[in-house]
Amino acid sequence: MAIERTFSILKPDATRRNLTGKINAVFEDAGLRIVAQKRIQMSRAQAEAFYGVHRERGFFNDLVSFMISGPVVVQVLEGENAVARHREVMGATNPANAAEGTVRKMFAESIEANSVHGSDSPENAAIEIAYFFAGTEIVG
Ligand code: IDP
Ligand code: MG
Repeated sequence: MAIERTFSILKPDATRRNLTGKINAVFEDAGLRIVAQKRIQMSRAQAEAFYGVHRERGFFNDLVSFMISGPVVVQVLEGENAVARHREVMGATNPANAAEGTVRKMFAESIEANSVHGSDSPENAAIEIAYFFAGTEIVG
């Protein structure tokens, strides 16, 4: 299996509760390496564009408001099969369905405030990484 990169966000519910280190430890213990990371305040336009694929969903406006309700930590994670591995340790979107030991099971507050974002394919990972990081900011 090849070394891959994926895009990750620690969402405002996680930064608000000071969980950056605890969640990063889960990723690192899973064999994922944080090769880029920064704490940012997303603008509404940025959040709307990032979640553009969900524009028609009923929860879109609430989701955008939540994502700009506080700082987020955007990251690039690298490792074997990183996209799938990251999704595995994140757990199901709805924490009620998330497996024991996953980030969302341990930390998510709700289906919306579910602590983390992760790319769903290598193709989307490349698009999402380029949306937030210059190549020079990623140090593998
Ligand atoms: P994912 O984050 O597990 O990939 P997506 O379906 O891509 O899940 O949804 C993006 C984000 O939108 C979720 O992480 C969550 O924050 C929010 N979301 C998804 N479904 C719902 C819902 O039914 N109600 C409220 N928010 C939702
Ligand atoms: Mg998704």
